[in-house]
Amino acid sequence: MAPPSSLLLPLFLSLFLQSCRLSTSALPILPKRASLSVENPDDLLVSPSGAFSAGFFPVGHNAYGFAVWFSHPPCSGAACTPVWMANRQAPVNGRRSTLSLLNSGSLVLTDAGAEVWSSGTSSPSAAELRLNDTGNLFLTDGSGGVLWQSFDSPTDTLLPQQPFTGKTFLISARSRYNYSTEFYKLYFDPNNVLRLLFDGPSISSVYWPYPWFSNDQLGRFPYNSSRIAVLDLLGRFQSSDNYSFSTSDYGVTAMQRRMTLDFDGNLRVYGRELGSTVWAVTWEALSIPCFIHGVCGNNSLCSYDPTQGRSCSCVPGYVPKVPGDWSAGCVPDFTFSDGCVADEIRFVKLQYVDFYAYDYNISFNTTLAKCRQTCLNLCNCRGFQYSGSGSGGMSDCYPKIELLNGHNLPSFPGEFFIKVPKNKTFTVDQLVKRTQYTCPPTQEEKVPHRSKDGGLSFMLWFACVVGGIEIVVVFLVWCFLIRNQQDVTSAHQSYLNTAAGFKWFSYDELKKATRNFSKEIGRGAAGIVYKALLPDDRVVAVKVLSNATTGEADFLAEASTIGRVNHMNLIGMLGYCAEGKRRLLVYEFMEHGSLAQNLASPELHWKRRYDIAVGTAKGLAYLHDECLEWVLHCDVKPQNILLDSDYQPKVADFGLSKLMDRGKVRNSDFSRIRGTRGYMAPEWISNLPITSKVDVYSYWIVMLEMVTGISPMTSVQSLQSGGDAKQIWLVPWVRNKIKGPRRTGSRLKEMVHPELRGNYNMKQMEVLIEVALKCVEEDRNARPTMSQVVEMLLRHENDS
Ligand SMILES: *[C@@H]1O[C@H](CO)[C@@H](O)[C@H](O)[C@H]1NC(C)=O
Ligand SMILES: *[C@@H]1O[C@H](CO)[C@@H](O)[C@H](O)[C@H]1NC(C)=O
Ligand SMILES: *[C@@H]1O[C@H](CO)[C@@H](O)[C@H](O)[C@H]1NC(C)=O
Ligand SMILES: *[C@@H]1O[C@H](CO)[C@@H](O)[C@H](O)[C@H]1NC(C)=O
Ligand SMILES: *[C@@H]1O[C@H](CO)[C@@H](O)[C@H](O)[C@H]1NC(C)=O
Ligand SMILES: *[C@@H]1O[C@H](CO)[C@@H](O)[C@H](O)[C@H]1NC(C)=O
Ligand SMILES: *[C@@H]1O[C@H](CO)[C@@H](O)[C@H](O)[C@H]1NC(C)=O
Ligand SMILES: CC(=O)N[C@H]1CO[C@H](CO)[C@@H](O)[C@@H]1O
Repeated sequence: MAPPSSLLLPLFLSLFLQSCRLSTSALPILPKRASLSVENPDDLLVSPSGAFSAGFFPVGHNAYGFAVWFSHPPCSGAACTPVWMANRQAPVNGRRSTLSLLNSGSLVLTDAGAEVWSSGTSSPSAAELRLNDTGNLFLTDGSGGVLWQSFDSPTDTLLPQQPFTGKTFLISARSRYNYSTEFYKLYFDPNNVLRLLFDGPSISSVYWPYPWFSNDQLGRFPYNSSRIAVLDLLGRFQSSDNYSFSTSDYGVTAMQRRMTLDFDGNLRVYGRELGSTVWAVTWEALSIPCFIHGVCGNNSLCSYDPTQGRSCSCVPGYVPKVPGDWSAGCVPDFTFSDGCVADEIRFVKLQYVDFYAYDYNISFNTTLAKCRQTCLNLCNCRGFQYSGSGSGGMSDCYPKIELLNGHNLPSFPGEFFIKVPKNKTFTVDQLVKRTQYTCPPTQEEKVPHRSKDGGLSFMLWFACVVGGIEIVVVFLVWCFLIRNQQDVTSAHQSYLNTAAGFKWFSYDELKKATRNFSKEIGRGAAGIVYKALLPDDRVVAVKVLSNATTGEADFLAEASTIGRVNHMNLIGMLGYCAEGKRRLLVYEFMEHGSLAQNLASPELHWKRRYDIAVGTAKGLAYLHDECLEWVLHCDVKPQNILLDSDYQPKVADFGLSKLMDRGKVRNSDFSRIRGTRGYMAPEWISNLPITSKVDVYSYWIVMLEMVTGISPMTSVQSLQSGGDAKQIWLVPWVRNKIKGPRRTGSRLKEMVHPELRGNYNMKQMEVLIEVALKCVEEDRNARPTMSQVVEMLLRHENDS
């Protein structure tokens, strides 16, 4: 047994160290096995010059975040300006919370012993935590290597010299003093362009750069995929998409600066002279704050006045849904019998008012009377925008079925007509407020003088005059922008489909549209699909989910995930119905049905098959990488790849897939096995984590099936010539075929789908088979990602 003194020694030592720390207060380095406690306000890590400190930062009553803040000039508590926080979403208690550097090399934040946040690092040898004078908190391995750094995971602030990359984003805080994350996000979009996104609870949309401009017009350069931006020490910001600006204090070096995505959705650079405690705005992204989305809710209007700031008000005829909470929007203070009885309705004109998105049945170059009639006939039309070049009494007409992101700005020259009951009366006040701008201001007045972005503002003004060109970008449609950068008008066209948004249907409506569910066009595990004709003459597919046990909230969550995904190779969802126990989804209708139905069709000649391979890969790559949320399909099979009138593929049925947080993929909570036998990756059966590589596997099984005509559900035995009864499955069969010294044409020939009758492109076939074999590797890490697959296939798209 050890003598008592040796047991006590460590205790004394730690008490001694504790008291040392109390007296020296701030540490330059946090070594292994040391920790900072929330209970001691002097437990801080300080950068060499004292410019930054890291420690527990109060975020509410008895709530703390582990943060880095500016500490020169000295500040205390909430008066400091934090620049990074480990646990924005989960503040820790004011007692027994610590940040410790474990012996394993992992930095962990605990609340009464429970882990709240961790750096996820490990370093068996040395490790220490340091804070740089740049504001970077980093863990080194003692020999110069960086194990983890706060610069890699910014919160809402970017510091000078901190690289902003394709892997990082800024997310705004909830409010001035609530650091939990909100709806605004700065990121590099899939097109390599830096953007601001409003990612609200039910709708997302890009609001900066103004989505009605193309990259060309904005001078954004989308072809540099390095995706990096940095604010330098002099105050110049430069991004790899060629966007750049200088702050108004550019050139002064004795300045503290930070770029923050504020809780109001604007991106600003702040500066303060050394020694000053007051931050000044030295640049901001949007000079018209009402162009930030999600400011006022539904059916309300944002107005801006430089002296009073931003304010919201309901459109005439509507009242606040939750008084005091503008984000909840407004609801009608009236009811229509059905919204399209002409003698019940009148339209009230609102000047300088515009709403964003949810356009339906847009028509260009039309008369006011026709536009009015369109909105009158459309029962759920809530009003219409009538604006444009207006030559000879003709303008553009934008009927709206939802009134979102409304603004009332003197700079907007269009008119809005709102649909209200004929007998509804308004106080003069309600109407005058919207029309108080007597004449359109001059250009100078329109461009707020604070704007550093002269070119942009001019273009904005130009666009307003030339047509109030107002583009509908609903539900992440900006991803679509990739397609039509140069041409605003054609971009307009491609939005028409999605412009109607994501609609709620009643069960009776769908029952009628499907003629009492009479024409079945497909059937799957999730339910039966029927063909339907909507009252507006659109042909759609209605999927009736069988044993829909999900509650309404879950269902809506799932449906809105699907509704928000938008890509030309993914089936578009038009709406849903949730009534009682009934759950229905409304999709676009695909003329040629599924790939499964067409596998043996002579219509699927080689070029179409290759196009299907490319298109399907693009759709899946989009699901995996390009959407903000990471969506796995998990059930890729020929039945779930649908073909439109041009035989272009669209992936369907990603309703089964679960929305996954990029960070949480490893410990995913897939409890049930999803997928279809034959197409399922081996990790489903073994206990390995499920990643996007499961879709890569299934995708290639489908492709192999498409080019060989052999189903993975059956063995190839029947195809073996001779009486050889050996059973062999698709993948080993293909592997055997191409094994050997030479992959000769004749070997390939044996594998090609008989329906192709030898008409195929040898080079492309080789590529397909080659990539396929990589993709069906047992080891998921050996499989390429879906975007790599797209690249490989595109390289050979034009081979002949
Ligand atoms: C911050 O806002 C979130 C979301 O509204 C809320 O859950 C949390 O309690 C707030 N935190 C504080 C400290 O008020
Ligand atoms: C810390 O700062 C020094 C000089 O200021 C710099 O050389 C080093 O790269 C920085 N380290 C990290 C991880 O930021
Ligand atoms: C982007 O900037 C670089 C250098 O600043 C310039 O050479 C290039 O032409 C620019 N590209 C575009 C498309 O403007
Ligand atoms: C891409 O951007 C980086 C960083 O701004 C720059 O260094 C590089 O030259 C750019 N490449 C091209 C091809 O423009
Ligand atoms: C907008 O308001 C209507 C009521 O007028 C409501 O039914 C609808 O769900 C709201 N939409 C959004 C996106 O908030
Ligand atoms: C709009 O229509 C009028 C008459 O139909 C026609 O003269 C005019 O050229 C059209 N304008 C545009 C921009 O299409
Ligand atoms: C307006 O008309 C509707 C139906 O036509 C009726 O229900 C409502 O009571 C009327 N309101 C007023 C203020 O007359
Ligand atoms: C007036 C008008 O343009 N009506 C069209 C509305 O949209 C549907 C389909 O989306 C068309 O069929 C109508 O002709």
